[in-house]
Amino acid sequence: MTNWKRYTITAALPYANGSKHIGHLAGAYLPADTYVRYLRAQKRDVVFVCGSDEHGTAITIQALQENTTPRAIIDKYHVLIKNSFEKLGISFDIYHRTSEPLHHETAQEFFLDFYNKGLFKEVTSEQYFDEEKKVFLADRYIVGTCPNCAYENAFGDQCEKCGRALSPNELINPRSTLSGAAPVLRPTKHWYLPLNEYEPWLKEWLIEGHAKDWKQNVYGQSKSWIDAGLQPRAMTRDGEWGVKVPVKDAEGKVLYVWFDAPIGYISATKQWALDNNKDWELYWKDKDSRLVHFVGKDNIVFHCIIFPVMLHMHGDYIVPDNVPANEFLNLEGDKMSTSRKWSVEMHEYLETFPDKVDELRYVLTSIAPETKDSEFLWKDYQTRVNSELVAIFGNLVNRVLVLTDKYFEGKVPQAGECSDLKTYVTAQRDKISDALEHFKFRDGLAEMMNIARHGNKLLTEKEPWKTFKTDPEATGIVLYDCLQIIANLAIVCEPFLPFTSQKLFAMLNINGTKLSWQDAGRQDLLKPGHQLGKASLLYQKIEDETIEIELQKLKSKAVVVSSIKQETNSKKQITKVEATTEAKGEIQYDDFMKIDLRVGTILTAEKVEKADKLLKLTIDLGFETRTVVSGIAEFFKPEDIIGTQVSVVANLAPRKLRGIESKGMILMSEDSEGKLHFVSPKVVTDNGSTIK
Ligand code: B3M
Ligand code: ZN
Repeated sequence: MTNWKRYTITAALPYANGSKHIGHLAGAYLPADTYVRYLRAQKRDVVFVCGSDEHGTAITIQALQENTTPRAIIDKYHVLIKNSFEKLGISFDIYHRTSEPLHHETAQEFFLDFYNKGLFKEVTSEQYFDEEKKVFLADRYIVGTCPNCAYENAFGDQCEKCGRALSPNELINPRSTLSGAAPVLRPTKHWYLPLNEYEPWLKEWLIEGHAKDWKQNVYGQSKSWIDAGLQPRAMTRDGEWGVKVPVKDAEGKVLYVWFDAPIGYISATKQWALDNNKDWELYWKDKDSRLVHFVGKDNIVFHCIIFPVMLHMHGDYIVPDNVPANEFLNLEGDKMSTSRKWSVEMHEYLETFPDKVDELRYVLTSIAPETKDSEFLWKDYQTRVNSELVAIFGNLVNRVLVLTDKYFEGKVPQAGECSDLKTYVTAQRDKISDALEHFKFRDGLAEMMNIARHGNKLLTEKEPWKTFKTDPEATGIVLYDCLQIIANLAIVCEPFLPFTSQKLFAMLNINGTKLSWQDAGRQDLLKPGHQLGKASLLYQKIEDETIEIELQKLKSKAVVVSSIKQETNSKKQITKVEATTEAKGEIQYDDFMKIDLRVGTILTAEKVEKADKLLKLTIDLGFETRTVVSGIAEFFKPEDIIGTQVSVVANLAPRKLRGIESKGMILMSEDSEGKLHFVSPKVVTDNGSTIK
């Protein structure tokens, strides 16, 4: 079914006991946001919910270990994570908290519904209790000797040495990781969800019903769980921190975190509905609403089996139509991990690159672990930004706007008679739609970039800067088409690159909110004569040095942690930042002031015949246009640099190079590999501006 009336989109509720890294972002939040933005662009009815998962044994134990309270921990990280998401453009309609009373009520209502219908199994069993810390111990917090391989520090749920799955009572000499004391067994009663009774339903709904439309990794994992046979699972825990079990005889018991957390999606929707005068029930109970959960692969079983069973048991609710879970994103050759400090945390990235959000979104979508684990490498990040975003997307926009400004005073020129742009862009739009409908974000992004490539090709073929003198109308036609391409890009790049889209609409001086996805494909988004806005640089090149610094940071962060993996991590091939070469001798202020340094824009560029290294450029210096011959041909293609702003030594005595008089010199920086880079102002600056 594709005619859904509305969409309920959820992204896994992050545990608020630590910051989250870019692997989490790539796994769930970014694809969810891209999908939601795409739906909104189509003016579909959608609610996008998320929030902090604030309960669970992990948080209780962490508080014990850090000598603080769960509340102090969650208050801190809730804010940190929420702010990071906002800055990354993740456009939740609400970012709720599972510590809110509304959530507690909602989770308790679910529990009571099952309880009153007699669906739970009540089981009393013996569980380990730490008498010193006065807590029941979750399996992970008990260590002892493995009965299989005699390793002395095996966990209560698994031996890390031989890999065997364990239960705590199999351990020889069990010890509490909290106090070191030997735990004692105590009887305790819990309420179990009889998952086994729902196997027939799961077979029909999931195994038969979603064999075709779910991602292979998700379907395969779920199916093997069901095939292996399901066991009743305890939905309550002993403890103080969490949602209280709302029945008599349940003193000192709370709901299992995986019982209450997914219900957090519902309570978040309720709060959003209250705030926005909506009916939350439509989003959870109407069969025409499409429920989609975005999660990482470690959450598959909870979203594909346990929560759907709960929704089904309740009876009134819809179940997820899809769970497009991603695999993991590794980092520089190793598993990403916040605790081992081998990670790029979202807030860290934002601190270093506050204005490079779309760059991160772009790279993470390009390498998204959609079908298998993938890898984030800083060098690859640099390459993708520089040779794709800067060289293809940014370059197209910059060249077209600069040329339109130059030749047509920043007004949209007249259209040509016939061009097949409409057909092409419409087809591209539909390819992107198709990819996004099937959660193939990488493919969608690639098709979006192909539109920008198409624009560049048009420019390269038609060379509007050459035709202007003889045939200005031809120049206008090419620029008209390219401007329409940019306007179309502003629409279709929005789900992926929302900040870029906003900038484009501002540069084009049109109101993007009036346009919808269906407008993409139009060849008249900008009318002839329409005055464009001010151009600004979309992306900046990322220098090698920047990348070296990030690699260094990662290395020094990881060194702090003592873990077995540390050795492997620090052996990573991370080169040191090279020391710069010796400084030159001192000069006087007056010496410096003799140089007339100006900002200029490259208007034309062509190779100098029989000179491999030289390019002949014309540069708009504001007060005049100059010819400059520059030895940069090895590093730049002429068509790629048109429109680039550069720094020029404007009062250098003219020199003849290969018979061409060169008036001035362009400033370049040379990196340790001898590559040249333009020294350009950070924001587009008037030509002729002095540099001091
Ligand atoms: N908090 C686990 C996680 O952050 C968990 C997700 C809950 S989604 C309802 O991986
Ligand atoms: Zn073992």
